[in-house]
Amino acid sequence: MDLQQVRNDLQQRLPQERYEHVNRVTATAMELAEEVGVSVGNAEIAGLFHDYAKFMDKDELHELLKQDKEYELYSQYHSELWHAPVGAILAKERYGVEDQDVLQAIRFHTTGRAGMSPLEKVIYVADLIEPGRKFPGIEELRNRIAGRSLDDQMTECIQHTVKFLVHQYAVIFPYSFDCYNEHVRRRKEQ
Ligand code: DGI
Ligand code: FE
Ligand code: FE
Repeated sequence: MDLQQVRNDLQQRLPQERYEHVNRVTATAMELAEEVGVSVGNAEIAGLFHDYAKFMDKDELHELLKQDKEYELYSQYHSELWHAPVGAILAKERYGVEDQDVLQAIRFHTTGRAGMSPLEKVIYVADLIEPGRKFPGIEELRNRIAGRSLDDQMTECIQHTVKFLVHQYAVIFPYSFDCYNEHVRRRKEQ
């Protein structure tokens, strides 16, 4: 796959700020992948595609989502979540990405899930903590995860997201809870 072509396509599709976020997520994911022994090449591809569908309009996302095996589930939740499965659909369709782990990393980058692979966790964590992210508590989160195992980093990140969503009274996708429960349970068993 011609990654330069993917980058050009992303630059056309996304506003500049979002394109820069994608580049920072990709660089962060590649560094983390190297540290934890995950394929750096897969981290690059998943990082580049993770927000590929982020700026499609809701109707277009909905139309593409109909191809998804979990359409019934996703369609009951906020449209903000749809860019993740649709990104995986388009990476496969338009760029021939076939690696299931890469596709799952794109697919679950917003919600997480129980049973995430190391690559999925790398993308999830990188998306949340890339150096351009600004939200209350980001510095504390970065400090808490520094030097920790990938599972501990993922635990902190999913806890942060669930806490944030609860605070907003957001309706939370069940996989996010599954992910949170699995990680908290693992920690208690340690
Ligand atoms: O695409 P990004 O902005 O880089 O980040 P993202 O894909 O992780 O999250 C996109 C948005 O989705 C973010 O504002 C938080 C929101 N979100 C994540 N999980 C849930 C959610 N919103 C709802 N309503 N429910 C969720 O479970
Ligand atoms: Fe996203
Ligand atoms: Fe993102």
